[in-house]
Amino acid sequence: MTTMISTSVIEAENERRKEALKRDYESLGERLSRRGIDIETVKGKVAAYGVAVPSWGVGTGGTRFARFPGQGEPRNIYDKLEDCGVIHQLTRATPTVSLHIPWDKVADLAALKEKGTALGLSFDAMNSNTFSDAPGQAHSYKFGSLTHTDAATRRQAVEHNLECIEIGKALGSKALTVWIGDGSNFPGQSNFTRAFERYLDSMKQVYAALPDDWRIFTEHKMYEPAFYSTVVQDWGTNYLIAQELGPKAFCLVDLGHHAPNVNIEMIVARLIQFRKLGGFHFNDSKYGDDDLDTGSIDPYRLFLVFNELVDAETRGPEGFDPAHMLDQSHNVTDPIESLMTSAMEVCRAYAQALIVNRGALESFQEENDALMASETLKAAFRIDVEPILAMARLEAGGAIAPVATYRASGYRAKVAYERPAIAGGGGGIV
Ligand SMILES: [Mn+2]
Repeated sequence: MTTMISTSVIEAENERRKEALKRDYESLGERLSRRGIDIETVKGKVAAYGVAVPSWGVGTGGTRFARFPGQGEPRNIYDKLEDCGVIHQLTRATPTVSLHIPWDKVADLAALKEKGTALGLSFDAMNSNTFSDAPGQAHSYKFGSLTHTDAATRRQAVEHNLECIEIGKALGSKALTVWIGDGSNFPGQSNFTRAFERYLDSMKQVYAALPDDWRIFTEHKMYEPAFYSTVVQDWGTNYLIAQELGPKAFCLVDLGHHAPNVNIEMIVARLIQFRKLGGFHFNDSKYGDDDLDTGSIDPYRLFLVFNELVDAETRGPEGFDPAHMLDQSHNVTDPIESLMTSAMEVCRAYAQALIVNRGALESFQEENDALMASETLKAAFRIDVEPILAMARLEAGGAIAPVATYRASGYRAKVAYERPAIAGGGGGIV
């Protein structure tokens, strides 16, 4: 296995923190056992958990106004995989990478797969892109892709998705995520019904090409780039799509793709109930689709989403296997540090949800004891579960303190030297 960070750096950093961690873990274990919770069981579940890193996340993002690249930006998918390798090596929580086509397109897919394997990474859902024009493509997506009024443009968008499936098959991926930016900026510009008919027709062609063991995730987003209407704008439309397409079609919930204050955890519960929850794009937001780091603004909401997931896990509904991915844009931080922190935030929300006293919660719900029901959730959320996460990382060969260890390794300075900045370079997301 190729290790991006020297194991001796990790060991030295862990050594300094090991004794304190042991004491913290024992103390937390004792507190949890008083509540009837076995810390080892929680740690085991956290250790088995993984969230996918988006390949585009390791580059600096940008806004509509500017992009300020950092040092040692990845130049291609191989560099991106190495950065993802660092994240997984230190956190042990991100064993998969979600690729984006055409940004990550390469000629030699076998070599790419091999690179992933060497880094201990496999490939999560493939992501198609018909929200921007690739250089030299015959038909522009300026006025839409899968829903375009022109049949040849729709066909081109369908074929792009079919190509993503083919690439994914070669890499061992088992899912395709489709998000389109199609919509309109003016009332009257687009016929809502005709556009959605065209969408379903195009997506049925993509669905027909899915291998039997694949799933297709459709991602809704309220607005942007279209600002008056968006074809796949909310979870209701998304649910209709999944129903229309068939049993391999599921809805993907990006936490940022809702109006402010929308009860996302309730949407999650609905989709679970009707077996159409495909997965998540985790991020956080204050105002809209801000793509801020997961758990940085509202960790309680993240916890409430995981509370629904653990509730479902406990009941074990048939075929319940949502895909977990991060999808965020890093503008003012080192993307590797942000992604490590975000992966840990997701693990934290999961661990907190695992220690909710579900029996007590159910009783309080039955008795209509609103205050105690709420306090039961709060009691789990208030517990600092960091010793569980850190112990899981340590036992898996990761870092007790991933960010500090990453900084001590000098990785960023090393790649800054190896990867000279490209003047006015693209990359990242804008
Ligand atoms: Mn997303």
